[in-house]
Amino acid sequence: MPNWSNLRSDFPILHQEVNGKPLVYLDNAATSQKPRRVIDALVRYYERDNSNVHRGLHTLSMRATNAYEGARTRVATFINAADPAEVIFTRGTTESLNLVAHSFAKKLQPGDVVLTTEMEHHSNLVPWQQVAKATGATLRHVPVLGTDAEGGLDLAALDSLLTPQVKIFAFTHISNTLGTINPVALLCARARAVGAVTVIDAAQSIGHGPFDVRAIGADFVAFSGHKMCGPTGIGVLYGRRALLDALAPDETGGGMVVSVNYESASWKPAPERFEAGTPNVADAIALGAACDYLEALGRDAIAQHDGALARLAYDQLATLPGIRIIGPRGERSGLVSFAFEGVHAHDIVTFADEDGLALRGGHHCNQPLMRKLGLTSTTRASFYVYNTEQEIDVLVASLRRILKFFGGG
Ligand code: C6P
Repeated sequence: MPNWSNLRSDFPILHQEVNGKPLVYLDNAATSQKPRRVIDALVRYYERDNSNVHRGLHTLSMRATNAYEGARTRVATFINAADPAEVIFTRGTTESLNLVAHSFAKKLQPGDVVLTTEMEHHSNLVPWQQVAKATGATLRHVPVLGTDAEGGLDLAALDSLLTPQVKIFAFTHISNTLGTINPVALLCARARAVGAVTVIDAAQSIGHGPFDVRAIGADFVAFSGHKMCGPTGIGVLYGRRALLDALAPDETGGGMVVSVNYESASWKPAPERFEAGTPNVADAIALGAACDYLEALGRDAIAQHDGALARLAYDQLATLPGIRIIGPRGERSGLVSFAFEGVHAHDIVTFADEDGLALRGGHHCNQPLMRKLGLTSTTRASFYVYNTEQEIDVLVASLRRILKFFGGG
């Protein structure tokens, strides 16, 4: 087990005051902080190795290429992909989901169904809406159960929704708004039984616990580096090799072609086929360092730590007058989302900032779900490896102060 409180010294940003109070960073679902090891990997690359990749025969270019491809292999082991070529570097989850949606769009036709769920982030909803509009395919959603979505996905509804017409089943592993952990292996098995391709949005899960693409049986998986101790601007689309080889690229240009004449071009296999232009070399290398960091902590240990903090926060928040906590009451991921009648989430976040707290308030890119729950916004506290039980005390004390100010509590 890592020593969770010593580990805070790995994160330089945490050692500061905000508004005269120690920073309590509880906005990890939006983006995580970066350990020294990841920052050093970026600096080292720019100070020693910076060069373009796959193009040069000089020493720096070869070093950069080796480090970039080494990062691909590192990410492949992190998710237990069968082959590094199944790892495509993108800008993040959003770009990964768009890549697969737009590439698949060329294969869909009227009568086909794309299935998502009612708890999808806009990134795993809007691209599919666009694809459905462009192809005439139908978009359907697995419902969430309960007035506070506490019942998770309606798995019984899969019996009628997962028909042979479903070509793609796209779902999130962990809801960024509810903290629900979906049974991804089961969903993949159910989809496979009707011949549907699965697309997992792993933005909120990949850095928070074990993730084995082969054990889960996933076809495509999208995630972002910046939510897992890595830099912004880098993410991954994992795709099963056979599926990637059958997909047309969405973006074309240099680096992804075998041969070009004035009229036409032919494509390299994956991953190059999907990485047109100069890639984000430095951030890919630093993402590899983030994988090392998380693996050294232990993926199971991280899941236990974050889940325990979220359950503790849930229990303490539940004592606040007038609070409505959404999402599951038992097992949940490392976040808690809540609302108070008559106090807007933006006010809570602004007032909590006076106490050094970083929270997020809003619809969390989940507008349809919010509407379904009769909410416009929630306040969200989200935890990661460096957060402590004492920080939950600070959160609860701050909320008590804010509620008093607004005439509640
Ligand atoms: N959620 C949050 O505060 P990008 O922005 O591409 O790195 O990730 C998009 C995304 C996709 N799916 C899920 C489940 C997500 O949570 C996110 C990002 C942030 O909750 C920003 S809205």
